[in-house]
Amino acid sequence: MSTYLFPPNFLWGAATSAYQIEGSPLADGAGPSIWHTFAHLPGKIANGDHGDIACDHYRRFLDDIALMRDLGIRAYRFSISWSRVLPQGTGKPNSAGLDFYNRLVDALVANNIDPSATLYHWDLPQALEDRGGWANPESIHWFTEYAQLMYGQLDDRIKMWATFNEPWVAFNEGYVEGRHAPGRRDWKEAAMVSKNLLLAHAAGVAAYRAVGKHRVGLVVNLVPIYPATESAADRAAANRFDAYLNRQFLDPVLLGEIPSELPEMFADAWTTWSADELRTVHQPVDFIGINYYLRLVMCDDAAAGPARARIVNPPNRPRTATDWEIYPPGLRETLQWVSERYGNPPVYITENGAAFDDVLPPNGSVNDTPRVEYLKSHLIAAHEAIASGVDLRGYFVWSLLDNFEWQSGYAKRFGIVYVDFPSQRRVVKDSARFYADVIRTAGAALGSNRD
Ligand code: IFM
Repeated sequence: MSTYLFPPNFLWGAATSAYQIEGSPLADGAGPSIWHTFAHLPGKIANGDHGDIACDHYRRFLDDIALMRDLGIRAYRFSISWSRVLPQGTGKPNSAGLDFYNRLVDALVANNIDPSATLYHWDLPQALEDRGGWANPESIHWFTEYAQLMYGQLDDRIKMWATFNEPWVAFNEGYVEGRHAPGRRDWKEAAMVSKNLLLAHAAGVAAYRAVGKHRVGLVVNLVPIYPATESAADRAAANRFDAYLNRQFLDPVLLGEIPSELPEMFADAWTTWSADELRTVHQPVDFIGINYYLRLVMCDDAAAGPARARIVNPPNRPRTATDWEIYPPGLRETLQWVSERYGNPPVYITENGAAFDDVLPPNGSVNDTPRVEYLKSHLIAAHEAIASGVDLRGYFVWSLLDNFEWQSGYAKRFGIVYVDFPSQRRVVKDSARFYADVIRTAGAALGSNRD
């Protein structure tokens, strides 16, 4: 028997994003983002929810930082609202917006919590959307200007930057499925967006190399895809979807290659890449952030979208409130896959967690045993990955707070801290106490393995 001990400098964190928690999206000179616009369109978000108040973190951030300090959380991954600091997306910065992030970072540092900033977590300034958004190649320059502004403001205190959070979701949900802002369904535009997001990431990294003193990386959502049967057709379908979801953004960045399946899948909508563009995108990053939640099992289906792959939910498997299959071995396998395919880069689990239907009792704690079990099993899988040689440097739980879960609004609770939205009261859940124990014991609270 040996205890699940993590390396001494393993980074234990919690994650959030701007539009999901801040509220006050137009306060103090901020401009609207595409999510502000989208959430206010009728019928787009469950229950008519929007981010106008969210967790009111814009005004309560000091309390939220105190909460993290009390739980022993060592790192906080947040995102910056581009239109708060540059209301028009480019041009004149909004000093009140910059001041907010400066005060946030100062307070984190004062509480011994490492700030980790993500530049883009899906909330493009509406002013830039009005100029063509990510489909416009100018977006690469807009993003560079914004990145340079923020590096100049915060790099003296921020040691870990991410250019983009889950570019695949921005591309797929925003431009293929239309469930996220800006809500379009245009395959040709989506192909342009995919490419421009990659080029903007690269420009953001290059800008960092010129002025930054610490580390910059990319955060991707990865979902291991398993074939529904061993048939050649199902295996090919699973492989196509793997190229579409997992390799579309990682292969260009880490290998300088476009997955060969993509041009065929995009067909007429495909946008060609020059050798120069590929070289630009293929430049070293300091880490890869991996967001892991679920696996997918897929079968071949000629009618099911460009990847011709359809989800088959295996029966009798545990699922979360977002109907995602709970599959902890997939985390270990995903980490090992990244390590093997891309030469064992430094990686962080930048998001992992689950929504469950938590109930707030009249007094006392929120009993969220399913989330405790979810976190425990995934942390054990992370430990197994480290034991097998993966260069895993840290773990950020998603999320610190219940928050605005995009098209599901406030109905899906991912927090380790419950937010009673009408009163904005925070109530620590059992999962937060469990996570605090794991941090305090460097993993020993997870128990022992059977070796
Ligand atoms: O809430 C999201 C987050 O914004 C990005 N990753 C997945 C989370 C849960 O859906």
